[in-house]
Amino acid sequence: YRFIVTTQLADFNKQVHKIPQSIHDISNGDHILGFGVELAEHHPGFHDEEYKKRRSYIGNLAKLHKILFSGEPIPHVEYSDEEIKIWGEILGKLTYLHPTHACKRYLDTFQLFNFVPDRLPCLQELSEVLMMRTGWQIRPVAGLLHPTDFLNAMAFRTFHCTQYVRHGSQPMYTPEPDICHEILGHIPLLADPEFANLVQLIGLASLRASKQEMLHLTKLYWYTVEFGTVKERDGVKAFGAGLLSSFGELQHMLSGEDGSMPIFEDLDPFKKLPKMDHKCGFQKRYFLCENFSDVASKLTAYAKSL
Ligand code: NLE
Ligand code: FE2
Repeated sequence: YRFIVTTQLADFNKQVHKIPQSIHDISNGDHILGFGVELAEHHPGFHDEEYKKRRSYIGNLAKLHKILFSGEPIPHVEYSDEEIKIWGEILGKLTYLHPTHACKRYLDTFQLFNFVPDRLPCLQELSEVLMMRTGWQIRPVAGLLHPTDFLNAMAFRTFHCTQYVRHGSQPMYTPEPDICHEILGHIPLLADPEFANLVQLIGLASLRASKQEMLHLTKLYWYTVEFGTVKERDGVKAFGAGLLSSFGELQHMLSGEDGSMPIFEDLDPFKKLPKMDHKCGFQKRYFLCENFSDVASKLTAYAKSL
């Protein structure tokens, strides 16, 4: 009898989506999607066994990490010369493109970090800077996290970051997150108080969202925090991290040099948003906003409607 009751109870608990009460209720290792160690055939690292081994080593460090309970710092990764070279190349090219392609608020917060090409920063020190500036913290993760866990964690001002470096054959663009994307795309703006609040808003709205609402929130996240653009006096600028960390996509955004000029559209959070595409190259469409307070009021209006 006891067995039947416990089994039924376990099934019941599985069906009910528990609303996380704190970051401790969100796993950083149970729901890793796509990519991971099983790289798909079109991934630049698919045929590189050494690369796959290195990723799974770094990914496992994240899986074992339980900092949030024990107060242990994020594990330190000793990056190889080759990994540092990739970071240095990306940083160098982006430092050249950002002044004309990145939004002003990003350029301001970027200054806080003093990134240099011959040293790949460690997540622990960046987490400490964020904590002091805006109360955000970083949690390491082995790969692309399920959107429910990823967005829910943002409600508790926690940003999941990968720690491995992209494959060296394509530094200008990677289809998935890597540490260069996290540091050069996300971290600077998470040190901006207004932007940091706006990211948390999406997280808060996600806590009680239905499946369908969750998909829409994931798209809102995708078209703002990852690929958002903003109107500035001298033209369109990027604030989305997927743009800011990819010198290939930044060039594509403004010049369409690869032969496919993207479309720009005003963001309306109540309209159906296009399907997200993170495996097939540059975005074909970007959403344009007036400024961060415009993004925040649009997201707030949508969140209130849930
Ligand atoms: N395409 C970006 C880059 O190359 O840095 C990463 C996007 C992750 C969603
Ligand atoms: Fe990202």
